[in-house]
Amino acid sequence: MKLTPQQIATFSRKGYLSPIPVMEAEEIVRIRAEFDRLEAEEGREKSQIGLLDRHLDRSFVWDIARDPRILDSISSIIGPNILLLGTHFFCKYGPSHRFVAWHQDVTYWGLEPPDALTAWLAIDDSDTENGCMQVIPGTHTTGIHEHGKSEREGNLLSINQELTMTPEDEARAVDMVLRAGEMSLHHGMLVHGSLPNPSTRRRCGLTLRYIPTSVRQVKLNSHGKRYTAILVHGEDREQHFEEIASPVFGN
Ligand SMILES: O=C(O)CCC(=O)C(=O)O
Repeated sequence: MKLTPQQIATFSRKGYLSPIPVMEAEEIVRIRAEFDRLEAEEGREKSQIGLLDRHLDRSFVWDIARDPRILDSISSIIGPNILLLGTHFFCKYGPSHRFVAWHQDVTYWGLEPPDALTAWLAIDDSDTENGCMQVIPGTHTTGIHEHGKSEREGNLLSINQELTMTPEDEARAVDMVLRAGEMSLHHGMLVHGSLPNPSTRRRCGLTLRYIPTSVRQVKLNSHGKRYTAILVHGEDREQHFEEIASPVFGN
């Protein structure tokens, strides 16, 4: 759905919006069953943060990535010409000490300007008991900060990055409580992370990374790579990215 002017104003002030209803109950039940199959094939260890860009080989992920309800919200913020930069499941099994350290998404993505928007779609209910994502409102306006390495064991982030936040900042953190089928949106510079999942319930979310076609990649990303992208809305007049074809799935 298109966002209202009020929602857009809230997003630009706080750097996030949540919760936004997207899927009907039966749709997310079907999507969860697809994820369960993928998880069973890949195993739990890999499913934590090792399921990257599966829109390229799983039609259910590709269908979510170009779902008009999601893209309408995205286009309300970044405009009509939208590239999908990647998709990534974040799955925390409980009880476990694994967590996601405070970070800003775009720090190691090499984008200029660093305008990226993430939709975090809840595959499972995500709440304070199973380690939902947390954000620190307004931090998207304070620039990109130097990240260090986390000294705490259990950080799920790929290069163990961590932004040290003051206790005052941490006290301002907001929980992104979502029911399965709802999403939150966060700005690429917003500081966010998540605590361990002490419960026995899985907490799985699918992140969808979108950028306007006007953005360039001026440095390699943290994996030493240039991104490829897929046009999912509007047109790409700038052609800053190597665009790859939309995946095609048989029935
Ligand atoms: O799912 C989480 O706990 C963190 C997600 C995250 O870090 C991200 O969307 O970049």
